[in-house]
Amino acid sequence: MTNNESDNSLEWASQAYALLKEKQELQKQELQKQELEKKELEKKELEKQKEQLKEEFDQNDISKIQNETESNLGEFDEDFTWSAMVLAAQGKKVNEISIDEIDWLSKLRRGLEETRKGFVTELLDKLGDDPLTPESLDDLETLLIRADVGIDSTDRVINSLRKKLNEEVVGGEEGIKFLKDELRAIIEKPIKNSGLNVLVPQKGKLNVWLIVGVNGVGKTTTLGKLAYLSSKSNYKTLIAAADTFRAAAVEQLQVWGERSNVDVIANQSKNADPAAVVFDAINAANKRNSDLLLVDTAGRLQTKNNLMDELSKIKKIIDKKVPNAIIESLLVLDASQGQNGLKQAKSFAKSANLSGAIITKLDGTSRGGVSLAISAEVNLPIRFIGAGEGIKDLRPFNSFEFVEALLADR
Ligand SMILES: Nc1nc2c(ncn2[C@@H]2O[C@H](COP(=O)(O)OP(=O)(O)O)[C@@H](O)[C@H]2O)c(=O)[nH]1
Ligand SMILES: [Mg+2]
Repeated sequence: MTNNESDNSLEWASQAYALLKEKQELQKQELQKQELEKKELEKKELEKQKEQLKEEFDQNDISKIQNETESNLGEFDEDFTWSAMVLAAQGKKVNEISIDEIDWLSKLRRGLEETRKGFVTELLDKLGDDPLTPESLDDLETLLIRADVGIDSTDRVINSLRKKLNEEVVGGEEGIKFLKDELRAIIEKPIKNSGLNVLVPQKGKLNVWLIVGVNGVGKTTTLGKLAYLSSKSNYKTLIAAADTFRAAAVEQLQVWGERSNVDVIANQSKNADPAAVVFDAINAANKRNSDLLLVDTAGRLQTKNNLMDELSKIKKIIDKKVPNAIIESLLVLDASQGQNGLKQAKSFAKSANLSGAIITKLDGTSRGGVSLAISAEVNLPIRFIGAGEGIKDLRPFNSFEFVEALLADR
């Protein structure tokens, strides 16, 4: 290579280098641009999802919550008379009855209609006015099982009816009365065992009610209704949004909080530690001298250990911070899930140290009978029942009313 040639190629090389460098720079810029655009798109997508979630939530939940709070006296119809009679049968005086009570009983009776259809109506048809026979007991057995009452409770009822039948003639109406007493005894047993007829916050202490259960059974809704019930009954109430798993859970709770005039303690950051939320909520509850702290929890499947771990972590925090707090772990069960709900109850009862159950969605399911199986087979006192999506559609459990509604004739 001559000097000249070498100079030329050096120049060529440096030109090439400069060109390549420029190209690389451009490529880099292009990549950066693409990266930016991608990020921008992702951001937009996220915003869109957030909007959608909010919309979904707004449409579903807010409209459901908003059809309350003033009750009106309805017609003097069958619902009214039946409800009034159920109240009278419990010793209520005429001047003690409220529209809310009548409303609720009508709702409960209507709600249990589907359960009744596959059960009582058929039973009454089969029994007629004639005395009970061993065959009608067989029919009753099938019907009770079909109504998700559970094998144990069904056996118990049938055996005592059979015994009675061996001793005397039992007329149709008397048979129904006997059946009601038996069913009531089954539901009452765990309530009596607990030594507490109705669950109310104890005054002078902090009561913490953990609302637990699998996804979608109605925990958050139930908690909202409980907040309403409790604040209306003049308990100083606070809500802890410890379901930090579901995106819209906090907003959903805040809507309920507003409706019931109860503050919600929450941590907006994604995947916040539920126990930390409870920690903050207890501090707030102590500062405000609250009577009741309602804790919403996440509902990932009970088979996953971390849910149980989370619950015990929450309990530890409560024990440590307020050793004399009264903790209730209330399992929420969706009646429409029938035997599946019973399974959930059994598995939660094993590991979550439950103190009671709340049955939801008794409106419009044919499986309300599962409440009996929960009492008989899981030995859990039923504390509240829900029959609708409105803020007033939850009441303390009353076994008399429940069995009357379950077996309301016609
Ligand atoms: N019909 C009816 N729907 C209910 C009742 N309780 C809750 N729901 C509905 O069940 C769905 C799930 O409720 P949610 O409280 O979000 O369940 P969570 O996942 O356990 O917190 C919502 O659409 C509620 O409106 C009830 O008593 N009756
Ligand atoms: Mg929830």
